[in-house]
Amino acid sequence: MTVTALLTTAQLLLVSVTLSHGDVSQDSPITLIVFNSFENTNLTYPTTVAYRGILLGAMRRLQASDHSFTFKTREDDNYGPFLVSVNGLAGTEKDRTYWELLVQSADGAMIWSDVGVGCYIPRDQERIILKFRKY
Ligand code: B12
Ligand SMILES: *[C@@H]1O[C@H](CO)[C@@H](O)[C@H](O)[C@H]1NC(C)=O
Repeated sequence: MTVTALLTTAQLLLVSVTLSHGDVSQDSPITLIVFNSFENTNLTYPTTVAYRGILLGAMRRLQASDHSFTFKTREDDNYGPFLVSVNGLAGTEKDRTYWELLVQSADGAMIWSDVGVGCYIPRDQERIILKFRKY
């Protein structure tokens, strides 16, 4: 009787942990697109992001596995990592250029991310567009 009661409590605990944390999950496929708006060229990199992982993590994984993709960030005191350069091309204050962060969801809708690469959590099948442009 006591054993049964204990088991039931343990099972209930397990169920509640699973509900709050989600199941043990697979990495989500995403696509990173490096878009140079001046030359109108795109490079496409299929990659993955950890379950509820940040975009910066997916970019680090990609950089480690595919040496044709490189990037650099600068730490900002308030907002975290600022994406300075991609594939050796850096935004500058002099030219007023930067890498803009855009996101296209699986249904095609395009949004402007209101957070940087260290805060953005990509969803399954999203296309993340890093767009080199002027401000
Ligand atoms: C101007 C500005 C920019 C300019 C900065 C360049 C420049 N020399 O002016 C540009 C156009 C480059 C820019 C880009 C982005 N920005 Co901006 N930007 C601002 C804005 C309007 C003013 C910042 C400022 O001048 N402060 C005054 C100076 C004296 O203080 P400062 O600390 O030196 O400012 C620096 C930082 O703010 C930094 N910075 C600006 N934006 C961002 C974004 C991130 C993620 C980081 C880490 C740093 C950073 O650049 C400033 C100049 O060096 C703020 C909103 C606000 N009213 O504060 C948003 C703001 C900081 N930006 C924001 C965002 C989201 C972005 C982008 C991610 C947008 C996008 N989807 O691409 C990109 C960054 C992408 C990347 N490469 O990492 C958000 C940050 C929120 C967050 N928690 O992440 C803010 C708060 C606006 C908002 N709508 O919420 N931005
Ligand atoms: C590159 O990608 C962007 C964003 O998806 C798109 O607007 C643009 O037309 C593309 N350019 C080329 C040459 O494919």
